[in-house]
Amino acid sequence: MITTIKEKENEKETILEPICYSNVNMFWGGIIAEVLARLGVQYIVISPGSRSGPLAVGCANNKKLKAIPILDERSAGFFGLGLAKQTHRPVALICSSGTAAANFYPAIIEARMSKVPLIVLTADRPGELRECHSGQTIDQIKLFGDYPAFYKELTLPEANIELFYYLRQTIAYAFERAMYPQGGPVHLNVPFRDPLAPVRDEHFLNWIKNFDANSFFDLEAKSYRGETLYSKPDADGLKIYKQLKNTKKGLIIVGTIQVEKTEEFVRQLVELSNELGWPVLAEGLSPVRNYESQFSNLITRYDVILRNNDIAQILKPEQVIQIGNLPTSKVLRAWLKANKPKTWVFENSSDNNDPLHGNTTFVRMHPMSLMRQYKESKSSHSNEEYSNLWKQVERQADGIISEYMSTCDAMFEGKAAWLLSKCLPKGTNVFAATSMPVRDVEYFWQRNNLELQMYFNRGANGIDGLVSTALGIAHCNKPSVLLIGDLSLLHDTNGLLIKKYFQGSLTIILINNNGGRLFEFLPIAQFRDIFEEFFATPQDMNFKKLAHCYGLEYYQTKTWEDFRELIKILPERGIRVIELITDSHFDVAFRKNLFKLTSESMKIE
Ligand SMILES: Cc1ncc(C[n+]2csc(CCOP(=O)(O)OP(=O)(O)O)c2C)c(N)n1
Repeated sequence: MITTIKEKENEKETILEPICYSNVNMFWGGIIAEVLARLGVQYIVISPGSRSGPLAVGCANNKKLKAIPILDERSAGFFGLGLAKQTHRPVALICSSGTAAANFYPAIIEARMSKVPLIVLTADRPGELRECHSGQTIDQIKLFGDYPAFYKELTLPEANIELFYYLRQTIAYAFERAMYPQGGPVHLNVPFRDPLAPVRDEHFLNWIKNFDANSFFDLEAKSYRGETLYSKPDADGLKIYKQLKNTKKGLIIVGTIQVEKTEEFVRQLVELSNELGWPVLAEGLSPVRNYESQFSNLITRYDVILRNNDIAQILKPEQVIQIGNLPTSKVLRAWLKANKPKTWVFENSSDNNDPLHGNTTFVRMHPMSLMRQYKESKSSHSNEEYSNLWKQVERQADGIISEYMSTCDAMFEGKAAWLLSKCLPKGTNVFAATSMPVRDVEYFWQRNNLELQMYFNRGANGIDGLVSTALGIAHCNKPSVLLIGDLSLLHDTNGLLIKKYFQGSLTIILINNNGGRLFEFLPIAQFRDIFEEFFATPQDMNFKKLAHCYGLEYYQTKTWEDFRELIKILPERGIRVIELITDSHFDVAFRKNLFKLTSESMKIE
């Protein structure tokens, strides 16, 4: 039983209640938890360990925080990442010392690269127990290199009011750095001497008696979202605006992007494209394709369109506005690289997201800030002709792909993405895993008005932690769907251990082609003697048994009718696996043929 001042003195409930006063370490952990809660942190993911005891007790004991225990720190990190993606607020992670901390690394990298706020608290031994084989001690100083936006090793807890102020301020600053100027991970290394459990220290209890918690914790629960440093156009704004308006061939490319306020984002994008008259090329991993009726010039089939060299020549743009990271399509990237249009990357962070090293200018603001300011300026050119050409080939490509998909009875992997975009319930969260699933979403996701919310880990493109991230997105949220390959699922089966605490509904659509079949499309696929064993790496797993082992619902679908039935209504709770067993030889051939025939049949009239 945790001793609190309330229990000790039998006072009525006060702010002191959630904080354990038994000893200075517990109090230290309690301050950290209370400050995080006051600043707006909702979730804390706690992995087990002794050294992290004061942090775990402090957070688990705080009623304002939702603490979730997860055994494997790698899964815990990604689950926290998913929660932070879902809530757009920092999520805290707690672990013990040693390799426990190192297991957070992949999630920290992804958080940094996809700008997701995480507050990582790793417990550590004090200085005198380091470098002397004291057990479960590694060098945790700057363990995650330059990935965290802010790193600090905290001082050891001491019964000293000035140190409590220092602690409060450091936590508040770490929270701010996890949000500003852009989302990302921060790392606090937190050393403790014994005791690590809430054992009573009468001396401390006596000393802390007069501590005024009400004034100490009187922090404002600030929202740090809003106008940023970059959000106002400066004197060059008009110059940029005029250049944008005076083109006959302008294109907006919306790549992989997750936004907090989807509807507002879509509305502003529609306004931008109407103002300029430029077509909008939208990745499947942007929200845009799921709001199609709002756009008059939406282009989704750019990958296959640009496979036709003649059409690709005609459609060369003069100027491009890039929003978000570039789409995955290699064809689109190669076309941009070859043609080097003047590119305006509207990016509300300090990131360099120009992997093509093109003719690029970064504009650190939202494009609509610019548009609104200068809207009155007249344009001397119209983009209409160019826009109409795009729309013409889009109609053709979309018609052919739809025809292929609707008549295909075979288990072609791309059809799963296509059907999801047509049949899922409105507003479903969709997480597309790395490898072929993200590509299938880009190639085949059908324009719709289902307001589906797209999620992905495209910061570092790892196949690790994808199950955990999707579970974090689905936790206490609307029913969600994960589209994933067999290797990626196997890579993170530990993520399924969260089942006991998971609240919500996740449907895992497993495309089982027995191995990493993305590699079938790379030059290495021609070297068959080495390919299967060291690249495709088939695991021959029985997923039905695996699902049962974790207590998950399991279905295998052999027809698209069954698949449709299973996805059109999603369960309110639980984790279920829908397995589609596919044949990669058929799949590769079908896909190549589809792209070839579609791109060859298009023409501009
Ligand atoms: C952590 C990590 N290890 C290795 C890779 C390299 N990799 C990229 S795709 C892939 C295969 C994924 O296979 P699967 O999930 O079955 O999807 P498929 O390609 O069959 O669609 C691998 C190993 C990676 N991206 N991340």
